This record gives sequence, structure tokens and C-alpha cells, in this order.
Amino acid sequence: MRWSAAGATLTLTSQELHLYIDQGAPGFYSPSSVEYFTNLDGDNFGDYGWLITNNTANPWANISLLFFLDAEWDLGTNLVSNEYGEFLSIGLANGAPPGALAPQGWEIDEPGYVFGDIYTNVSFNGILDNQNAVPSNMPDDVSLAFLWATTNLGPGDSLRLTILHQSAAVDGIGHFDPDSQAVFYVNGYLEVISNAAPGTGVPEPGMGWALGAGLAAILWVRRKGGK
Ligand SMILES: [Ca+2]
Ligand SMILES: [Ca+2]
Ligand SMILES: [Ca+2]
Repeated sequence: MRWSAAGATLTLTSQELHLYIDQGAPGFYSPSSVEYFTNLDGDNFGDYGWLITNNTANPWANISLLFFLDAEWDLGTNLVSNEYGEFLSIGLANGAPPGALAPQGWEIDEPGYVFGDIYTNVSFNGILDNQNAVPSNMPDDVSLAFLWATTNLGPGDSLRLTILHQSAAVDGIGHFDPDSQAVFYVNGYLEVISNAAPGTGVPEPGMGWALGAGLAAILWVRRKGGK
């Protein structure tokens, strides 16, 4: 069987980012969000994502990003439940810039209309089960998710999550429609972007503050000792 996207129609039903910060209720981002960017072509191949900046005065702690995608092959001719997913591996996508982070968790599941727990995991639990509930011998409606966890994001710094839809890949998840002989592969990467002033390097979030406090303490001790 020759797999390709040629002649098949890929519909993107849901593209969602759920951003958890310090165990609060997650923020929700979609293609309607101002943070969204897209370089998808007319066949829905290419890349897209969200650029989110911490515009608060305080660091964000214990951050998790959960990306959810519900896509369909040839919705108009063979519907959504004849498809399956295949997990390839966790790895940094081709073309990811230096320092970008590969996903740390994944899930393939029915989107939750019938039996899947993926949407509860993404939107409520903030975890993924690293399991494929829609393999080739149990075709159904395929949806998928990836997870990134990072430590802190300082005020003014940004997270840029990029999701790739590719016709070939060695990492990530493949989404197949055997009747259409169609496949696309999904992977993504996260960049933590420091907006610190040029010349200060890329400090660990919070380190500038710690360094400043340490320096102040040393100066205070010296001044005190000098008296
Ligand atoms: Ca289909
Ligand atoms: Ca599941
Ligand atoms: Ca689907």
C-alpha cells in the first residue's frame, strides 16, 4: 500500500493548547487566539503554534503545555471512524532550532465522544497516558496530544510552541486513513525565549534576581565589616 496525502482531504477539527501554570486552571488557546501563528498550506501541511509571553510582574512556575489535535481524513467520503494512529517515538523534530525541547509525553485516543479519556487528560488532569487507544487493529476517530513541562518563565519572557504536520517523519505520531491511503505525521517543539537585555546572556529564569540578592548581601556584609 502506498501512503500519501495526495488526493485526500485533511480537516482540522480542533487545534488546542492548554497551558497550566502552578496548578491553576489551564489557559486555553486555539487558532482564534491572538497568540496563534500559522504557516499551513492549502492541504493543512506545514507548521503553526502559539507565542505566549508572560506579561505579568511575577514568574510563572510549574508550567505544563498540553497540545490537542483532532483531525480527520476524507470526512466527506469515509467519515472519521475508519482511521488509526501510530506512535513513532519521542524526539526533536527535523528543523527544530538549537535549544528547542522535544515533547515529554504523548497520547493517541478517541477524542471523548465515545470512550476516549484524552480530552479529560488534556483539559482537566494536565497529564497524558502515553498510550495508543486507536491502533491499526481498532480503527476509530483519531485524536492526539503532546505534553511539555518546563520549570519557570520570568516576566517578559515567552514560550513558543511549534506544531508540525509532515508527509514523512521518524519521530512523533502518524495519523492514517487506510481507505484513503492517507497519512500525516505530527510532532512539535517548545522554545523558551528570554527577553533579557542583550549582553546578559540567557539566564535561568529567576537567577538574575538570586544573583542580585546575593550581590547585595555581599556588599552589605562588606560595608558592615568596613565600618
Ligand atoms: Ca476518514
Ligand atoms: Ca487514553
Ligand atoms: Ca479525528
